[in-house]
Amino acid sequence: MSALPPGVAALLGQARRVVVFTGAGISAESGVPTFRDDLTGLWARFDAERLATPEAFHTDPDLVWGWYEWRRARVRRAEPNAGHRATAAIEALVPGTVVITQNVDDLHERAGSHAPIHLHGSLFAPRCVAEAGHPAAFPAVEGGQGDEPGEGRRIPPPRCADCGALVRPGVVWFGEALPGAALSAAVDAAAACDVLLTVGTSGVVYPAAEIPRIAAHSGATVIQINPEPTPLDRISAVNLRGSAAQMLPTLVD
Ligand code: BV8
Repeated sequence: MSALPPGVAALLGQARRVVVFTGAGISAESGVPTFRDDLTGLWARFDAERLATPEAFHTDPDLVWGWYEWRRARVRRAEPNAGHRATAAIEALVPGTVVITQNVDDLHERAGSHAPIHLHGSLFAPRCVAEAGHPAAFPAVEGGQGDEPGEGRRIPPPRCADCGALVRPGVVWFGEALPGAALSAAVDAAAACDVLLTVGTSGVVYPAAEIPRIAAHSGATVIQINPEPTPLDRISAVNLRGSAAQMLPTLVD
């Protein structure tokens, strides 16, 4: 287990308000692919423009829905890892902790985090295209068995049981606004915290990537956990070069 640099554990011990800000990297050790890692990143193998935009869904709903069903099936098979569990432990240790995630999986919840703020929505909250936020009633579609979707994997989206319109994934696509309440709660938490842990994010997707920067500009100590350097290095007081499942537990041991 990697030893913490002196003073990091004390930093957390003295903090009254902690934000844990996570990206796809915290779920990597649960077998959920990240977005931008060279070999395994989703965007490296699938074109985000083709799959994660409203235009893509309008053009080819079966391909986009099939991709998300494949991703939902992968998350359902995954288990939370020590990084997710350590995040929940920090919440128990520091009652004023807020978890903010860019991830659309439910691994924080399954590890015991009570109410993580999901900036980019959830794979498990499909909604009707007809009205924003109109939860869609439809049977779970078991998609994504076997190999990855690629061109051929198409699954027709279900229809909303209430109004008959198409059901779409409950995530925020590129070009779409983030949920207002989630974003303002995240900004408020970042502006008020003493310590912000940024874990497993490349820090390149906006406006989510502003969150650690808001914390730093408001005087918080930013601690980054990432095996690789990112643009957030320069605003981080401490850069713990390691994986989430390795490094986060050392903060709560
Ligand atoms: C908006 C949901 C306007 C869908 C996602 C130019 C400049 C600035 C901004 C823009 C620009 N051009 C366009 C934009 C805007 C755009 C944007 O930021 N683009 C980027 C690519 C430049 N943003 C948007 O479109 C946003 N909306 O701006 O709307 C608007 C306003 C009002 C009204 C209407 C419109 C919407 C962005 C949200 C997009 N949706 N996800 C889905 O999941 O399919 S984004 C997607 O990226 C995921 O949510 C993901 O979480 C997020 C960020 O990626 P990361 O989490 O950081 O993951 P990544 O793979 O990049 O990095 C993983 C990291 O983990 C790496 O650093 C790696 O080293 C590390 N790691 C790996 N293993 C481990 C590890 N770390 C720890 N432990 C390990 N084991």
